[in-house]
Amino acid sequence: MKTFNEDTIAAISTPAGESGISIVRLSGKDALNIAKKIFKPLKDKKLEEAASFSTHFGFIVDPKNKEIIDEVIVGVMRAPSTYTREDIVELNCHGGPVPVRRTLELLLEGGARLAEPGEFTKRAFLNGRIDLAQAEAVIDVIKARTEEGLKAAVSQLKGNLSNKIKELAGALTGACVMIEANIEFPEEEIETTDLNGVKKNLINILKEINRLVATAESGKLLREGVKAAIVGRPNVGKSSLLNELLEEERAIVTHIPGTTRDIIEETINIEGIAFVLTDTAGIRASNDFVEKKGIERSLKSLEEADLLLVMFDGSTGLSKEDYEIMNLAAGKKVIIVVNKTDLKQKIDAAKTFKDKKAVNISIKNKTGLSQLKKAMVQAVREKSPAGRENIIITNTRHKHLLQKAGVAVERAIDSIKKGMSEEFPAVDIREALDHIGEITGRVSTDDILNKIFSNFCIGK
Ligand SMILES: Nc1nc2c(ncn2[C@@H]2O[C@H](COP(=O)(O)OP(=O)(O)OP(=O)(O)O)[C@@H](O)[C@H]2O)c(=O)[nH]1
Ligand SMILES: [Mg+2]
Repeated sequence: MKTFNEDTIAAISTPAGESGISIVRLSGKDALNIAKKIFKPLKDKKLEEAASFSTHFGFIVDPKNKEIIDEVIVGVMRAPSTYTREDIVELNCHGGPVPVRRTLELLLEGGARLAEPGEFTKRAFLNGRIDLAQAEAVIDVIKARTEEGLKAAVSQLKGNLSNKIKELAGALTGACVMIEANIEFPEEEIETTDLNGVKKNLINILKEINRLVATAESGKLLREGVKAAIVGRPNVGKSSLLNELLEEERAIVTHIPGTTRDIIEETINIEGIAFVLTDTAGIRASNDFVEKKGIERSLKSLEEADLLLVMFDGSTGLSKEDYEIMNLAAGKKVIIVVNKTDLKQKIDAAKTFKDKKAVNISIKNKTGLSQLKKAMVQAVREKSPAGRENIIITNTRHKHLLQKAGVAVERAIDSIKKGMSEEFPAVDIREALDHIGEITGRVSTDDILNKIFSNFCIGK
């Protein structure tokens, strides 16, 4: 089988430090030959004759002085049914830094080259086992911190996004063929209804592209976590809420307004979604120097948040400050949290802010908290018109390319509407195809590949 790489690469594929085992990995056409130079099997079996997916017990021996470095199990996987589609040898060493480093050094002396970050996965891509979107999913699987993030990454790794992209590319190619036939055989007089048909198809393609782009917002949140800031005037119970959600006395709670000064940030997992919660200083006009600094930080946190939990004290009625905070929150995703419902109530926030989601809670009596959590999850999920295939765009690169493709398709539709010469929509559709092709790597440059794979760890 033709592969793009002449050299054989080696790397330590497990994290540094002490562990039960550590894996040194080799990939390339000389993997078996290089491993053979330093591996002495217990039984006199030849490594180069080993069957694919077989394991072999023995020793790593320094060929220069016959010193035994480690006792190992060696796994042999033969091309093309491997991660990289090349021959792969995995040396399972004891997980100490010294045997692993020595083993790697011997492999390098034996003719292997140290792998670059992500180079094993890059080879899987270059050798055609996976496309670029799937390669990018590998790193998302590794870096996933929540179940939902993992689910999205695994779906992409399985090729669900790639299939969708191929479907779109197929439809665009179809439209292009129709238009170009018109250019090449004008005398055949393809009827205007045909161009109308192409226009309709393009409108559907554009809808689908826009729907995918719309999933990117929640996709980013799934991948990176939702920044949720608890904001409100002093003493409404913000720190109490943080502690309650964390199930830990993390922040200081007192009856004195202006207790919290610094931002406290903690991550919680609700239904598989990571929420990065910040407890902030109560927002009010203050002359206290330190408190003012704290409030500045609250405002910054408010601005940067994906989701705001705007808290009110139900027992005191809405003050001027409460309204000011609602103004600051304008344009943001907001959940109104009315606290202290165990006391006599003076406000009905749900009525006052009709268009906003409101939840009544009492931290003291522990009521309303599950409704609040549900509302937080919904606030993220409702942004996710993921469609029946449940494809979510989690990668900003993909989002930008889809947006560019959308603009080009829009231009093509416009040209047809205006009855412009067929060359114009044809060029636009080709441009859209190029953008879409970059997602799966059908169209790619070294620059793009280097940027993507440099985010990986060495050995993957
Ligand atoms: N009755 C009642 N009191 C509550 C409730 N939640 C919090 N409190 C009390 O309200 C006071 C203020 O609580 P905190 O959590 O410190 O309020 P905060 O919003 O963080 O206040 P600052 O840090 O000053 O901005 C404390 O005395 C809490 O015990 C509740 O549900 N019911
Ligand atoms: Mg506080």
